[in-house]
Amino acid sequence: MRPTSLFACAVLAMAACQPPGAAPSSDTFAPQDASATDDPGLGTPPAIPGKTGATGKSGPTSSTGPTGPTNTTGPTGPTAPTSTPPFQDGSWDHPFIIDTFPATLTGNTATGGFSVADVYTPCAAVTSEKGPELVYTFEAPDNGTLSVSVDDVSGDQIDIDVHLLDSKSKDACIARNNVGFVNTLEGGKIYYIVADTWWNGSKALAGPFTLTVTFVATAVSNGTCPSDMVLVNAPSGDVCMDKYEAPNKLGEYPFVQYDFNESEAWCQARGKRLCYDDEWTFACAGPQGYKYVYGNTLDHTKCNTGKSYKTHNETLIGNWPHSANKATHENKPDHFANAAMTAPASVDHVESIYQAEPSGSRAACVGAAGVYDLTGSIEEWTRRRSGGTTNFHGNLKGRYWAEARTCQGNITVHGDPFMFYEIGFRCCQAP
Ligand SMILES: [Ca+2]
Ligand SMILES: [Ca+2]
Repeated sequence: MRPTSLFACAVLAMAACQPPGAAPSSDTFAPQDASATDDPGLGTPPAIPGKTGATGKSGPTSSTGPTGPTNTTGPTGPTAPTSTPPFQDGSWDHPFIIDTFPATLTGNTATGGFSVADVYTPCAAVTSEKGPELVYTFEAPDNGTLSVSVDDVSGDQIDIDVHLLDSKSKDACIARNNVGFVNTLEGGKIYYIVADTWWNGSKALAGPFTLTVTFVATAVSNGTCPSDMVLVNAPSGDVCMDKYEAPNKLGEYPFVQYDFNESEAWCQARGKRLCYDDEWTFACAGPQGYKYVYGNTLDHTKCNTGKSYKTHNETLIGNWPHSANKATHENKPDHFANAAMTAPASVDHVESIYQAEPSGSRAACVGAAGVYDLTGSIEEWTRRRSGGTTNFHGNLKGRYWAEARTCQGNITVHGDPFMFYEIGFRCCQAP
């Protein structure tokens, strides 16, 4: 978190740093101030003088400010300036400062607003906010996400809209809404939130309001991955890779029959993507460049490879409905059951020749980075780093249970809509 020293409020002056709510209005200008015998409890009055602007047009009355007397009484004048906070009244010149998050800001545009802005562009060029507004400002503590909501009670004849500006201008609007908004912020930058009163065509629906403002810093990548993924320091860059073939669950059987695009969609539904072929190769070969995850000598006991081939029927396999290859399936039984609703014979056939084992069954079938079942088990869709060609974006890696191919092997002859009884995938994402 960046320090917020820019707007740090001295403890002494917290009252002045607090958004209005109990914002003093005219009653704070009561005459007794002038005759005050002692200042202690009135430590904050220094802010009051500036409050003169709060009443806008009624400036004259505030100019009668009883401020002079109290200030001059202080023989210790010299010390005062060091703890005097920026004057804040919610005007454009003196916005209220938000220095901590979350913040609950209460205000009342009927009694303490300023009518300067009426339209905010480019957010809402045709919505009139002709009523009075209150302005808040803050420095974004970090890169992150700001959420602002305003209490909006239907039918109460009060309508306060909220606006986010990235500079102090009604033409610098980057977000607005009648009940709230969420927007990403740039750390260290100054922003403005304006609570403005909607004009319904004949009158301003001014009144009290409460803003709830929260800020959540963007998680900073520290090279770590979710618990079901591992970090692979691929030459093309660090990447998080699923430990297991999709659905990436220890003990679950891997999917098959998903085509390239369906595989990508499944990953994307989880905030991930298909792994690139070079990432997959590195996860398998490791820094030593092995042919297999366990070394250079083929050993069918280590991974699920070398099983007897079972005759497949391409027609039955092709009858499998693509519509069953949903991004929502969490496991193979769900996936197969979905397909069986329209193509039971196809599912029966695929099931009869399926020889994958539950993910993670082979303890030795793991690469240096900790990714399991790369070579063998099911063959895996990856995305070609080269980009591929129209309808050919995939590179099938690792072959399957009835063969053994090296980490470096590539199969690029199959197009994106190709699905097969021994082809699945795994997902990757940025750390
Ligand atoms: Ca306004
Ligand atoms: Ca595999």
